[in-house]
Order: sequence, then structure tokens, then C-alpha cells
Amino acid sequence: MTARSLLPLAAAAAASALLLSGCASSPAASGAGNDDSVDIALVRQLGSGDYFELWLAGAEAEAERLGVNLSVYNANGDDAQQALDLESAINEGVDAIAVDHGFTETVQPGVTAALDADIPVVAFDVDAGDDRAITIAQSDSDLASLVLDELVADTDGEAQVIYAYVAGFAPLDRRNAVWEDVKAENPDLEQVAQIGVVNESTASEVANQAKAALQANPDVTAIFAPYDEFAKGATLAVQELGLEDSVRIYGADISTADIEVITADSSPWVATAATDPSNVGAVTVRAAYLAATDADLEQAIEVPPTLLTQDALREAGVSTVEELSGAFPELSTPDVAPVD
Ligand code: SR1
Repeated sequence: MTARSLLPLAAAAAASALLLSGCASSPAASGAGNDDSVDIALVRQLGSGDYFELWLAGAEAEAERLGVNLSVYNANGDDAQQALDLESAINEGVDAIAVDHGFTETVQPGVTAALDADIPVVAFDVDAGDDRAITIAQSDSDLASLVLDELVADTDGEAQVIYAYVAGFAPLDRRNAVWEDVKAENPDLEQVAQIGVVNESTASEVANQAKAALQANPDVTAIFAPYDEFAKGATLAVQELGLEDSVRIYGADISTADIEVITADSSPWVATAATDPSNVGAVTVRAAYLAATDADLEQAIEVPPTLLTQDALREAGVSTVEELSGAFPELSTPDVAPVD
């Protein structure tokens, strides 16, 4: 039995202890909080980094707009804690639960328990392991294709490439499937190293990994880093080694900090494919609200990504993520899980 496969057991034992002791964790709460409001629990596996912070800001703003009482649980990357948080959300007696990231083996028992208790579940970027859950994703296969088309065009399909990836995260796995296809279609694209870590210091740890991989592989001309913390780390490594003229970075996601990095003079991060994270947080809260109020809702909700090249961002003259949807209106998707 692997360490990860022990987690549900550990989580279940800890949850029982929690129930027996009468303790409950204290999630951060926002919203109306009165008896008439819809109560939604947001159960997150991760909370740090630009993407996750913007996502939460969008979720909280949408909850405020809808008068939703939103309880936010953040496991900070601790899978057993996320399983416990799901138990706490069920015990809270909320009207719907939104699960944000995580691993099937840790969230599935709680998701199934919630659904069995008639609490609807919406699952963003996680395979919840129960077909009754509503799923939300950013069309990861399109996201990866958009940016990999740029990589293939810029390199004529011939390059040594460093790849940043951590298996097990649903969006990264879906992007990885596209990368595998692209490599098969372009045999002269050679992946010479794989790097990646997901934790609270992702960017700085990936920077160290990318630096070592670049030093070991001096003919690398491209880095595929499909998560903004990966791309920021890779950018730092290229800059520290003075390789801006020879190595290009193809990333994912967007934030104000990312825009600054991408549009800086001689930045090697030349393209990203992204949704607006705050919009995706808002979509997730709307979906949970619709599920809680028995409204019509698609089973699988997709938020389409947009290609944002360095040239296009510079031309648009935007410097914050808030200004982005003015220049790229497709980043705003009020018609996805709409609530007037
Ligand atoms: C560790 S998973 C990181 C990804 O989750 C979201 O889908 C963002 O797009 C980010 O790239």
C-alpha cells in the first residue's frame, strides 16, 4: 500500500476523532450569512500562488453578489486535511460543496458522502470519483494546444525541450496528454529533462530545477511549463543564466505578476494560454449556487482559454489582470453557468 493510498484511511480516522470530540475546524466565512442565504462550502487543496489567490477573490466576489454564505477551507496542499475539510463541510449542513483541486483517492469518500446526503457537489480541476458531481475545467486540452502550437511554430518542430510537470493534478494530466501527442507528431521535438514540484514554493524550487536542467542540457531552446508558477520559475532560471536570446518559455495561466514577467524587456516567457482565474472562481460559485437551488446545470462545465502571446500583451498595453478582459473580452464568460 502506498503512502498516498493510506491517506483516506488516515483521513477517515481523523474525521471520526473530530466528530467524537465535537470539534469542528473553523473555515473562513464571507457573505450574507443569514437564514435565507444559500450556504456553500469551498474545499480547496491549495490556496497559495497567483492563480489560486485570484481564483478565490473571484469566488468571494461572486458569492457576495449572489448573497451566498461562503465557507472557505484551505488544506494548503495537505491531502488528509482536505478529506477532513470535506467531512466538516458535510457536518456544516451546507446547501452545496465546491471542491477545488485535490486527488480522487482523498476527495472521493467525502464527495460520495455529500452526494448521498443530498448535498450537490461541483468539482473544479479534480476527478471527484463520483459521476453525480458536476465537473468544471478550463478546457485543458485546448489550453495546452494553444500554447504548444506556438512552440511548434517557433521551433519548426525541432528542439530540445525541458518539460515541467507533476503527475496527479487533473489539469496538468490533461495538458500532459496533449504534450505526449505533440511529441509523437513532431519526432524532432526532444524532451531532454522533466522538472516540477507543486508546493508553497513552487516557483523558486522550479527555478532551481530549471537552472540545473539548462546547465546539463546546453542545447535546449524551449521550455514547456504549463502552470504559471512553473513558468515564473523557468523564467528566473533562464534570466539567471543569461539565456534570454536562446531559450523561449511556453506557459499557462495569467495574473498581474505574470503580465509583468511576460512583458518585461527580453523576457523569455513568450506565450501563455489562460482563462481569467477570478472568472473561473466566479463560475464555480455560480455552478454551486445553481446546484444548491435545483436550477438547470450542465454536468460538465468548460471555461475556454485564450492564447496570450508576449506580443499581444505588449500591444494591448495592459499591466494588470483586471485590465485584461477589456483587451481580451473572451476572458469574461457570464454565459457559463449564468445567474442573473
Ligand atoms: C497544480 S495545478 C495548477 C493548475 O491549476 C489550474 O488549472 C491552473 O490553470 C494551474 O495551471
